[in-house]
Amino acid sequence: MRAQNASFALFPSAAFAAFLLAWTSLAPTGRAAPAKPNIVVILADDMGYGDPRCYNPQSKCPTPHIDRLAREGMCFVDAHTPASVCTPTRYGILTGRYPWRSRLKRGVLGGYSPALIEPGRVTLPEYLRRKGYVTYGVGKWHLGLQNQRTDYAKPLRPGPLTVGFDHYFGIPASLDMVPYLFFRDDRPVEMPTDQTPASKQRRFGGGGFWRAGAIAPHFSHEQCLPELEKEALRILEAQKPGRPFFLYFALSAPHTPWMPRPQYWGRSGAGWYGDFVVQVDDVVGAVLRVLDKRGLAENTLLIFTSDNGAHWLPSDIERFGHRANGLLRGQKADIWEGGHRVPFIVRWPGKVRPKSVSKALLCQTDIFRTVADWFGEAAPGALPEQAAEDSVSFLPVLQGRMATARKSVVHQAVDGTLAIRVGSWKLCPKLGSHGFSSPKKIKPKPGGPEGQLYNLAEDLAETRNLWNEEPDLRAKLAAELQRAREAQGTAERAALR
Ligand SMILES: [Ca+2]
Repeated sequence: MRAQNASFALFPSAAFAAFLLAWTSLAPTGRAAPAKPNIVVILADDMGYGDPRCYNPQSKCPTPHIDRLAREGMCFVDAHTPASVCTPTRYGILTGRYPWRSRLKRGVLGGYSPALIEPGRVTLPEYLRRKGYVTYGVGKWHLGLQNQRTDYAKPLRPGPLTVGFDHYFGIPASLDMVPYLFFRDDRPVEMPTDQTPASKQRRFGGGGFWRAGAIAPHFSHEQCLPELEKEALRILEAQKPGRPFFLYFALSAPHTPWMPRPQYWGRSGAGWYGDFVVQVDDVVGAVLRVLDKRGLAENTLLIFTSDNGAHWLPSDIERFGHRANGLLRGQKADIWEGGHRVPFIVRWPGKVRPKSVSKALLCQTDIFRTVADWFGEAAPGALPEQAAEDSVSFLPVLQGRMATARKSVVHQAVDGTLAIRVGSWKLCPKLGSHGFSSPKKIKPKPGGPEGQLYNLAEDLAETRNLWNEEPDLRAKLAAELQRAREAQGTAERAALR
């Protein structure tokens, strides 16, 4: 097992040992069974493309631990969330399917919404469980619980435990959405029997707050991230070599309410938000420390990413001189790049070259089939028909065998507006951000562009709309988007690549 962790490319001397080990552990089919790396996905909530220093050297938030990951792994600069907000992105990551194919066509769920993931669908944790993994979820769920309006007095099923998680500890939705409570597996830790007024504590810019409503008597918004951190570290501390595990660690931050612990106050140059980013970075550091201490780092595929862009207004940029979404246009919820292009770093010692940067086009739905690819099951037909329909393996990219695995990807704004990216071109059939940025919607003028067409290779900030200049390209991309919308199942998916 240990020898197989060594990279052929990076450590040629280990290759022969790995070969011998593979030879002696031939499966009955004649193929060596692939090693089962532990898999850890850290999903920040609303962290932008320009927050980590490794993505934006001018960032006002020191992020030494995320930067360490970039040094030790592969940094993707063209990776996208399947949607520009929380719920649909989480659906996409766990199912490998575009969220707009689900019943949720716009917006997000609340803390009392019914479960979104369809019964019987094979999710990433379910797939891994069948592979012999112990599957843990920690953090923000935000994918609905039960079949009707959630009744917290009853078991939270359907919920995490019915879609592949052996264990779950977390909060039902966003940290600004009622009810405020922790649940473990399928039960609240404490029922939300108290009421909290709405809070405007430490809110400015960003528009964050928490809503009035039900709260568990001992629930503290400020302690939420530390509690989630404690749980994730406890899980990692308890792991023993030999049984692979999957940890989906969905942080509640730096989403609002921006409530960094006092030791982080003033640590950034970007106010409460920036200080919260620093705390998130410290959580990443704590995970890395435990992986190191327990000797798990070598055999762990670790992904750090965010579920959408930062909620960061032009006035915030002006006030702090910090660009949470880098040079991208727009922010969380938008169809523009600031909404869905996010940090995405993969560390996998011996498998992924350190200090590497990839320009591969990637969607977070791709994690599922990349993992399946490692197990030799990425080809159409190898997975159940209702699994990972919109997932394309980027394993060849991780292994340095391919520059990009995807030719196209579909983006989604909070109002359900879709856009398509093909190569360097991006087309949105409508004008405006369709998210939080102004202008949200624009009525086309006679003779003016009806939608948006950008060449991101030359214009990453989406400043020059080429809708009228490139009618043929526009039509081609519009047809491609239509085809993606109509495509269902494996055959169509294969055609879309
Ligand atoms: Ca989010």
